[in-house]
Amino acid sequence: MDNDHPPVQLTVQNHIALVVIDNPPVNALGVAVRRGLQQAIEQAQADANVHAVLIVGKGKAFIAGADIREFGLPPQAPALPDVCNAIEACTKPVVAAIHGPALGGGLEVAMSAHYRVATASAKLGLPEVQLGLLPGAGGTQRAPRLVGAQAALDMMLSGRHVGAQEALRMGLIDHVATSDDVQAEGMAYVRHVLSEGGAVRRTRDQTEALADQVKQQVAIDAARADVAKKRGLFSPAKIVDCVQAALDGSFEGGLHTERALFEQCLASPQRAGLIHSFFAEREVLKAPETKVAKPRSIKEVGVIGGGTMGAGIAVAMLDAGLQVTMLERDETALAQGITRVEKVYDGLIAKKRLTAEGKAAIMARLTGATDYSALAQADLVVEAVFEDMAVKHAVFKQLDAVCKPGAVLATNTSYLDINEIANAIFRPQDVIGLHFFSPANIMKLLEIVVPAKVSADVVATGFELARLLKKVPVRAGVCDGFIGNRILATYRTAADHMMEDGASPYEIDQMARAFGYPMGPYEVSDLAGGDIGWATRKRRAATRDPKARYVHIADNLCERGWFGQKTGRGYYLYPNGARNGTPDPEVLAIVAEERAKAGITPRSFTAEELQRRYLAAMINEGAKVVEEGIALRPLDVDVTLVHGYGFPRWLGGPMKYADMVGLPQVLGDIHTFALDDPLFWQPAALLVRLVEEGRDFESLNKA
Ligand code: 3H9
Repeated sequence: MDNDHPPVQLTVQNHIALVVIDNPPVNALGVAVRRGLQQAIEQAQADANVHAVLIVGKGKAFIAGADIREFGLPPQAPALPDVCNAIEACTKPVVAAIHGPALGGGLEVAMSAHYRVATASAKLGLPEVQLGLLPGAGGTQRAPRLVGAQAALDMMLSGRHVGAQEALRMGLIDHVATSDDVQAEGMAYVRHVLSEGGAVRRTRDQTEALADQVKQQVAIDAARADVAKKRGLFSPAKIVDCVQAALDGSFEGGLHTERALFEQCLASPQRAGLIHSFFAEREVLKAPETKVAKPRSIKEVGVIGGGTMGAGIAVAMLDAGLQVTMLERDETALAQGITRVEKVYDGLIAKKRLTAEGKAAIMARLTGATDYSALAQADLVVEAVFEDMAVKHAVFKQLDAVCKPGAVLATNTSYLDINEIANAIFRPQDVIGLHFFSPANIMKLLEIVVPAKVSADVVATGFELARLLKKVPVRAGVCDGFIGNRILATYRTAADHMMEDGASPYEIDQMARAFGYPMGPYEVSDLAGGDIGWATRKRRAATRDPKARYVHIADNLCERGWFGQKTGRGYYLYPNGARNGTPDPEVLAIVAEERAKAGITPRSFTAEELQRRYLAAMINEGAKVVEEGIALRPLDVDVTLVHGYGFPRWLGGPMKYADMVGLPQVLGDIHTFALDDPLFWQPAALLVRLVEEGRDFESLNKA
């Protein structure tokens, strides 16, 4: 921090000490800011000329919270709780004037002030739970004293941002400013406080919001029951414990409990995983092409195909406010595609999340067509037609003929060679892969697949589209399955091997759920439809290594028409359209039959061994994907698996998880498994090299 721009600046104007936090980009509370704030309060306290203090943030935020990059490093004084206590202890009135984000430690600073004013842009929240933490600078004690247990728990367990008006209604702030000039508004409010007598009103002494003890206890019990139902995260139960302490004991006692539980959260692997995810989700946005090229403008888009995927993509585009033309081969198919789109909005109306007028306004932006000429003005076209190279070639030939120069031509293929698609037309520089995940209007991941000849501004346009669609984009290279499906194919194969060797599909699913996945691989297969994987296997049959082990169980089920939920049975039974399947003894009999055919004597697996094999397969393939440059860095693999495949976000992704377990252990497992099947368990050269050099995947993220 240079001395010309100290991160905290103090000036005295008309007896008011103006404390400005100036630590771009978001005024995070790094050690220099904490020091500066503490000194500013000390100076204001000591200066007889100062009658009151105003704290504001410079730039786009009040304060976005503790500096997340400092977590896990040795702590440096002053600690934030001490800074907050010093602000609150000031004997002159302290006002916080808030604009933009006041999050986590930022809101804790504001709650330590004696009064709070916010402009319309303010976003107040305690999002620590999303980082595996709890508010650790007095927030768990001050928030309930300001807004009561229920509202405080809601904020801390959801991490949601509250706007100025809602914050006023809750009692979190005292006044909503009428203009955006936060400093002037803050000054005016300080003068108002002084004119009213300048009382010092400390949050720690507030009793009103917690006065009805019975009501508070009901809220705490309800939150505890709710938290118990949701598996996985560590910090929510600790947040509830802190609020209980706020109700039961003294403020000091509550702070003590908060500190002890905060330390536990800080030491948990979930904190490391979630903070990795936080930064990784921001790093993926910075693909090389976005640094050198500006995106092309996108207002009108075309979607070819009105099937499940095409309709989902159309909804995602409509939700982003774009003008959409859906193209189908004939009127019947088009009507079905439009109906699929309408069904999504009708579902929202049924849930009272949309009105009929709202739907009509959205549908007015959707046009149907059966003639390619309707796409002549589209800025971007995404095709989601049948996965067949000849069909794709035909579509792109048409697009080449009708689309305006500069239109981005995208394919939603999940595995076909996009270079081959691009090279067959006259403008390969405009062709890109935009791989959506089903349901495309819900799933956050968007793989942006970059073929050899695409121009940088088209890639940048892909990232811009992701921003408009509120998706998480990951840059991927061209290969069979790109990043996500390629890795999925490998760990799914590992699961199939374990199934044939003796584990039941139900044990494997149970292992995946215990690890933190919302569903196991066989439940996913039943949900997606077994026929999809079957088609892929048939396509690959000709090129499959004849020496590679092949498990026939899935094919056997598909040959019987057992595709999963949609056919009433797959790996599980779904009687009468049930959504949750029950284990099927007949499937187990088929598995036993296939084992016998393959000459395998079944053996048992512990849950730990199932997990180690499943994860090792995923990590090893992830390392190959990085090594080949299909993913830019390990963190791109992590974001893909978290946002497209259900890998628990709190473990950071498979590569982060591997770092936490230790790469030597992962490689050791792979060597052990390779004793039985050396062809499948070939260790990635990158993994071997990292272990030899004593490095981890994170070292490649930083490079
Ligand atoms: C906490 O406060 C604990 C305390 O209770 C207890 C302590 C004892 N630190 O998201 P953006 C960076 S936990 C460091 O792209 P936006 C971010 O990485 C904290 N860096 O912008 C990015 O860097 P880069 C509780 C941070 O406008 C740049 O700022 N607080 C932090 O879309 C711009 O960020 C939170 O969890 C940080 N705290 O959104 C809030 N925050 O340019 C986390 C951001 O190098 N932050 N950066 O990629 C956010 O939710 C969003 O960043 C925010 C701005 C809404 C503020």
